Amino acid sequence: MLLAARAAARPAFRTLSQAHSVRYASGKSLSETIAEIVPERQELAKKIRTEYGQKSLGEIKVENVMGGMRGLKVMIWDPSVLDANEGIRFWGKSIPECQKVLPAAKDGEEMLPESMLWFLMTGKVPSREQTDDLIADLAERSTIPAYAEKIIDSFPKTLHPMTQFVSAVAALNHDSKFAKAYSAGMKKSEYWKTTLEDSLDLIAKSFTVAARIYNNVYLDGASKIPALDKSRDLSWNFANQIGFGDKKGFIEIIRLYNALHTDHEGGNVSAHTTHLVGSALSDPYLSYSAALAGLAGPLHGLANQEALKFVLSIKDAIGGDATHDQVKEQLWKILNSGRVVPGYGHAVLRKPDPRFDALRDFGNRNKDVAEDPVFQLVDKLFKVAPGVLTEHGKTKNPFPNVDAASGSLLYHYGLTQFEFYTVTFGTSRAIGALSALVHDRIIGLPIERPKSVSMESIVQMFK
Ligand code: CMX
Repeated sequence: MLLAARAAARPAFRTLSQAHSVRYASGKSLSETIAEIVPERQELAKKIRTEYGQKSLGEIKVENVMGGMRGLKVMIWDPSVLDANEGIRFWGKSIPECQKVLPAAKDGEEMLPESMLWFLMTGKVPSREQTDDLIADLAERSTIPAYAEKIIDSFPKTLHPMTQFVSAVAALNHDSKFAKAYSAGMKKSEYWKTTLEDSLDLIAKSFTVAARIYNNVYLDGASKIPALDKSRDLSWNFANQIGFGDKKGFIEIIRLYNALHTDHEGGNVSAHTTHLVGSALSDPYLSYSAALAGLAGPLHGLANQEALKFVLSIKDAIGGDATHDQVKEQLWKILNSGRVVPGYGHAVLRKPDPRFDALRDFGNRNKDVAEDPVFQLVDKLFKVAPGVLTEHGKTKNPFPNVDAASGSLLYHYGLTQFEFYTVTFGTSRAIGALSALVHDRIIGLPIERPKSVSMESIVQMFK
């Protein structure tokens, strides 16, 4: 193993964590690095509770309650903050800034989900060596137990891959370190440690689970899956296990895709679900399994499959070289039939999504993608749809979100099974949502329990 070779070269070398055997040649492990920031995070939480506890974050109007709680600031979420105009920032860094500083794979250029994971968990940009150590740590955790393999292999091929993913992730809680320690009487101050261990296990295993589902549903079944190469990163192994190991472009887009989709502050359905279910002290597997069920909704993660379906339907109807007017006509058809244009609009953003920009930029940087008629149609839609949606006059944000581009890139490299796209979103979102869950437990947030009102009570209050 690479790590072992590096360890031999560097004698001063520490143990990662009590619960896991991989060692970090670079010095402090992820767990030890998080432990260093725990006192300051707890101090900050204490200050906020005592000094600002009575300050108002805004007024709650009936329209917020009737309108999906849009705009209400009701949750702490430290790893990322979403600005309506600027888009997402991870611990204060924009996507282009992250792309500059977060280490890529040795054989690639795109920022790695592993380096994003380290960053989201700690707020500190990992060094090359720390990233390599985390890659090796996750590789050690990525094998799934035989009972889980059996469960996955028993699913009918016709069961939607997201339903399989939800079920498999929930079943992995059989080995939850958090649940075991909790029932053995773990102290509250220790919660974050086993939450971290479960989260790293889950993140690593989710890629292996996803690859197994893909093999069962679209290829020749699990017996043909190549063995994991534990010297490689999660995206490389995932690509290799689903038959794309020889496609460098695919491996790179999977790395970028997974790094970009990790986190989008706390209010979106999958992040909020992880936070809500986790607040009941359900273990990370149960919390994230619930989140995946939300990600499977067409207004959230499933939009990436819908967006590509829409692009391909335009291509089928009028060809890849459709004119702007023809694209407009297709857009009006979908709007006039009462449907939404998938991949457009956002509950918070009011400008094009910088995640869309990053994916579009990837396409434009890679000649074979830039010349693909499907990608060119995505680009055409980007030029035409905002005008049509503005004229339509309903959506508050006529610009593309990340889902407008992501499917076309996967499709370009030959991942043509749309129903699988949200699974790839799911391997990524685990990284952000579980980083935030670790932080929830560092600062000891209580069970989430807002107050509901009935429509009758609103009428009574204000009549
Ligand atoms: N096409 C047509 N109409 C749209 C629209 C779109 N892309 N986006 C919003 N609208 C409509 C809404 O349906 C709503 O209509 P009604 O008043 O008839 O219900 C109206 O415009 C106002 O909606 P909004 O306030 O602008 O948007 P919301 O915050 O309610 O919803 C979102 C946000 C993303 C669910 C919505 O824009 C949408 O359905 N987009 C298409 C699906 C999509 O791309 N989802 C992925 C989002 C990213 C992610 O979470 O992964």
